[in-house]
Amino acid sequence: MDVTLIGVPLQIGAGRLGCEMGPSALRIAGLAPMLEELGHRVTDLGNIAPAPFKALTHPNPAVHHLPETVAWIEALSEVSYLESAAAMPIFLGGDHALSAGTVPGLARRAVEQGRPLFVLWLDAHTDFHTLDSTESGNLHGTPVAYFTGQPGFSGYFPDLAKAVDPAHMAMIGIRSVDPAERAALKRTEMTVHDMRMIDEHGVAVLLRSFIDKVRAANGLLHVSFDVDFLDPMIAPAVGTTVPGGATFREAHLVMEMLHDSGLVTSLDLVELNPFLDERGRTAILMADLTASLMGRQVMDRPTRDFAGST
Ligand code: 6HN
Ligand code: MN
Ligand code: MN
Ligand code: MN
Repeated sequence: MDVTLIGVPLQIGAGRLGCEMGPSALRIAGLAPMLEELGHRVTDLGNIAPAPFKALTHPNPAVHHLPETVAWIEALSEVSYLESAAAMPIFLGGDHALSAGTVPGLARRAVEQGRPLFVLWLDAHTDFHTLDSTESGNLHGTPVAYFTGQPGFSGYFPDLAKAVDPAHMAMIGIRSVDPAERAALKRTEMTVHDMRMIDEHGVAVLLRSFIDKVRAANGLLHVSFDVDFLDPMIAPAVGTTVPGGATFREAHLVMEMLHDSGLVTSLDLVELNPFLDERGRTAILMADLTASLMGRQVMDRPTRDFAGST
């Protein structure tokens, strides 16, 4: 497969600085050679830069770095639209505000291809705040509300060519939801699998039903992978740790099943903060998990079962 790596040194969407070093850490962890070893043709575009800033303020006084974030969204939505034409883009974050740019560009591409865009959100958080409801003002908490077309972004974030249908999304790993997010999510058809769902049913059951849905609709599948989906014991390099996250094996299984599905067309790797890492272990784990998503297996599997019952 042709794979394009795109560095996004964005950090002002998070509450702590450091995510701008994320793309470097993922490169140093050996992501490109790992993918090449699996037979992929990898092109690294280097890091992208934001569009020019325009002065912009929002009545919610908590909101910070709005002009910079908008400038990043503008640049990213163009890059994700262009780079998804012929190859699989992997966005090396950078904080999760970057998905407010990548996903709208991919949604525009999906319209052109006449296929629906589905999004798998792997995160401790739902990132479903609007500019009005965010209390931290950290805009990495807003991308899902924005790209699913919730009200309150118009005149601030760029207008969407096409909103993602919340019914085309699943969130897995959730364990920290603010009251305003909870209330807003209830009004949508979003599938939100919290950690208790994983504990009770196992992650494979949850993921398989989403994969089946994507396949039945002939959808494109974007995966947005926040480091804090993982348990902080195995992935300390993130500013928003929440205990009780996905284990090493659960995360690998998710990636292996996604690979076997053959449906994933783009990927965000977000929220890695190398300043908080321990000798690169989180960066290496993120690279390893990406390798699993791209086909690394312990043993060859006899058949790829597209019916989803592997
Ligand atoms: N992330 N809900 C919290 C906030 O500040 O709005 C946390 C957001 C975390 C953002 O997961 O990318
Ligand atoms: Mn997130
Ligand atoms: Mn998160
Ligand atoms: Mn909040």
